[in-house]
Amino acid sequence: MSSCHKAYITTPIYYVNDVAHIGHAYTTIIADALARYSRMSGLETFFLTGTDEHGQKIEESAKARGKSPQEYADEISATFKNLWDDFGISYDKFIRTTDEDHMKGVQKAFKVMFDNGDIYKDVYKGHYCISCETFFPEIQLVDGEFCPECGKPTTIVEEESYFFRLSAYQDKLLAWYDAHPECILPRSKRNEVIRFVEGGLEDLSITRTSFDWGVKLPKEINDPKHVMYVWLDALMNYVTALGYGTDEANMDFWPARVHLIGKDILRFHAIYWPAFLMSLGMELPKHIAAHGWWTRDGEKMSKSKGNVINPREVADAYGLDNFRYFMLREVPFGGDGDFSQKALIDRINSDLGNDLGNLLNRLIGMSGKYFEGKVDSTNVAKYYQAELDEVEASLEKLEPLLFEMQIHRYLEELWRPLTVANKAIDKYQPWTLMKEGKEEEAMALNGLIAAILAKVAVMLYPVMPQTCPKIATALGFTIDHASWTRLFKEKQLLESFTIEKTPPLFPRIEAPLLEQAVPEDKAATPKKESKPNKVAKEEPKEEGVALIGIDQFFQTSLKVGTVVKAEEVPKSKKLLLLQVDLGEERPRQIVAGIKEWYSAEDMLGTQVCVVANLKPAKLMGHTSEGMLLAAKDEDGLCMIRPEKPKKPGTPIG
Ligand code: ME8
Repeated sequence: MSSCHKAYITTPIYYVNDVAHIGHAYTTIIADALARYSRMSGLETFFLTGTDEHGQKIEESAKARGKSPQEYADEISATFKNLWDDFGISYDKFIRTTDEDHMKGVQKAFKVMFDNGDIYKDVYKGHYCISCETFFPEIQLVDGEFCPECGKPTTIVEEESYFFRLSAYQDKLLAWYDAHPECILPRSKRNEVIRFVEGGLEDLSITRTSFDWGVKLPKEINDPKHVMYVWLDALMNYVTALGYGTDEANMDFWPARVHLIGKDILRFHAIYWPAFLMSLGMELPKHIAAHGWWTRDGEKMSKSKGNVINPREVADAYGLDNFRYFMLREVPFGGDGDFSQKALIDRINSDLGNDLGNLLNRLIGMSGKYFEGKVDSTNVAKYYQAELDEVEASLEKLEPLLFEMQIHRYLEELWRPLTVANKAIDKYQPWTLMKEGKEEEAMALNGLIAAILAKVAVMLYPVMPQTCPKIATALGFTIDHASWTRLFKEKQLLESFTIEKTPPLFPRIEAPLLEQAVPEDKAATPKKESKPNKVAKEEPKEEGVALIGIDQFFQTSLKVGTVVKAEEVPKSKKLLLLQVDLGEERPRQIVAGIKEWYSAEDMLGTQVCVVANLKPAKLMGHTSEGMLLAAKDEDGLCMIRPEKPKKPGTPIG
């Protein structure tokens, strides 16, 4: 059982079919900030991250690249680990679901649930989305066929399967949500989960026989055809990482203080996971905190949509800590955020440069000019008690905000003391005080500013772990549990010290530093003109159709695409404006005259065949960068689509 001196913080384990983008970095950075705060406040902390490596999706991705699933998983898992290492993410363990210990632990859990009657064998028939590794009831499918989550076509799967008696946990889950109002954060998300569970839970198919790349069932069950459902395997990582089923040395970190996740996987964490834990007779996590999506042009970022922003590029260009601050400050936890360089630059120049960096410069300037760099806090309370009270009132609000996962508000509140400090300088004017011979008052003002900077540096450290120690060094102290206790808990001021000059921490940024990562820049980047379609017109005709040679046919580039965005062209009866993923750096914009037969909704998420090397043309003011293949007769028009889902960009011919 976890004591209150321990804190276990987790990220989701990332699928190895995608390279890390800023969405993944966001989850990991929030978790890192929480883990750092937790350690600084004296809790024994265990921070877990890792990769999710089994399942049909991974097996297929590996095959498409001519690699074994293990080779492929090794490669992509390492890219995640390297990124987190380069970002200084303070994880205590990086788990991989292909780790032997993990697999043993999952088998043990299966056995326990089987032995207590929560797992039984039956036949499953349903619509399965390979991409989301999820079965969907017919009623949830789009057009009776497509996945409601990702829009890709589902396949009907009928197979023998083991089931987990999820239906038996409906009332227990509802009782848990009821007794723990903060178990799911933000609280609005808890209501969504409750409504879903109240709608009724079906038993969950938890094994597959249609592929191999997964954890086998325990030997005692003796059913080698089956591998475990990837979500059962994946969720168990939170306990196998602590040694469940093998060396249980770290199990006293359980239950988790918080599982940080994105809202896309809330159902798995807030329904399946607690039900599995109840079946195992284990305690439930304290909080499951679901953040929103980072979008680009309003779309969730993902590799399959080709709209990802590389976190390494952003951090290299703008500074890792600046990027961390931006991500955590810019978007209310739980809400979605659209990435823009402009917003990032504004945060750096304004919050960090003007409010924080400049305050340190003002302090260095004042103490240098009047006191040879000395700062003394002895008389701060005598002259500036009102300011101190205001600062402490803000600081007192911080921990509850953090525990409620209101990180953007935590940072907002943390900026109030900086405003108090900047205002105090403007109001009391050290230069006037010095002119009037009020040296003691001017020194106290110095002490006040230094104390505020020191307190802010300590509380900002979890978010900006590289920058804040530099501020602390300038102010003659180190950030650790002892200084956190003195400056934050005990509300003390700094001892006397001589300030160290530091180069400016946040040099002003005048213009975007990245061309590639900005959605608006990218949209404005002219596309290379495609080769003109040169199908000859002078060939002999048969029944009115020009005959062409095979080489001429191959001059036409036909490709499979997935419609990732679809909208109506205003004022047009015929046109839809589509963004079609052709596996290129960004989706193609195609204006299609199909609105009489297809709505934008009909098209979204479907696959189409595209003439990909047409000269761009403008239709009703919109550039069209391709054409869709369709067949039209007196009954109307229908799209030509691949019979089975194909990767965007797959050539046709
Ligand atoms: O779901 N914006 O892995 P995953 C914000 N393996 N966050 C995003 C994001 C976006 N655009 N895209 C991804 C899985 N994320 C499973 C998890 S856990 C037992 C198994 C974040 O790699 C978000 O937190 O597809 C999401 O939940 C997580 O990445 C994992 O995504």
